[in-house]
Amino acid sequence: MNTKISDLLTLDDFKKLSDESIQEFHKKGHTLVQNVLSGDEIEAYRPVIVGAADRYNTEKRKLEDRDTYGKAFLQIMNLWQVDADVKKFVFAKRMAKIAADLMGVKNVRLYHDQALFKEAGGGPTPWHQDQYYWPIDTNNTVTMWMPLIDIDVDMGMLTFASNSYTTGAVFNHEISDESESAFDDYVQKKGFPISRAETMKAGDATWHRGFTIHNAPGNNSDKMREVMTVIYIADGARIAPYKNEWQKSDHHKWLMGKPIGGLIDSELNPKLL
Ligand SMILES: O=C(O)CCC(=O)C(=O)O
Repeated sequence: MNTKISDLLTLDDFKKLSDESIQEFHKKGHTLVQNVLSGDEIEAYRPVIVGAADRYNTEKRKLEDRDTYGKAFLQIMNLWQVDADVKKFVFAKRMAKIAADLMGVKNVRLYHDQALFKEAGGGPTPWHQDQYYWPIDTNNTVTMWMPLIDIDVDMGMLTFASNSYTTGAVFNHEISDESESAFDDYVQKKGFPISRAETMKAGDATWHRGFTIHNAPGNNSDKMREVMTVIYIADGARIAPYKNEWQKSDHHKWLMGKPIGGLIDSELNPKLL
């Protein structure tokens, strides 16, 4: 196929979600959507995102010198602000519309993006809830998690405790050994089914709610698990008072310190549709 790069770089067409995906997301708090990006589109965007992640990665310590969180992944945030091509991916209407359709809203705002690259031999990502970190007054949030290469379960597949989002924040633990052990007990006690794909193709994506409990095993392969994520918030959400120091930090980093109680509408949080 002879597709021009300029055509590939526009991800603004819409993709219709199946009713099953929407229902699964509502019931379980997560769903997997295949082929969000085509093979050609991944070919165009993978080098853009991997290149930017390499340039802006600040983690230089050896794996063995890091704590559990540090071993879990290289985390390079808001690449859209520093790379115009990554911005085309993060601002893509195709993914924003999937986020809106899953959440059942007309429009979404960007919270932030992050490249999450689990190195060869990288450790597990402990159980956690993302929204523990976010001073946001709605639970209508969704994270898109997209591998940029084909991955299997041995490379750190994202793993969900299905139906676990409904009770909101469960513990006061950041991502750590403590969160792993507390959520592990909790998930077993509640009997939440554990769900993870065996394989994902580059360009497939999982979508999970901010309060869905999730983790990932370590990367037992000899390849980097290259994953790009984007967090979307239902338009109309407001900034909530901090519940912990992380939320205070997020308020300044991702919401530009705008007034608590006010709408989330800063320049870092554009409407994407
Ligand atoms: O990529 C991982 O290992 C964890 C990802 C995650 O927790 C998230 O995207 O919310």
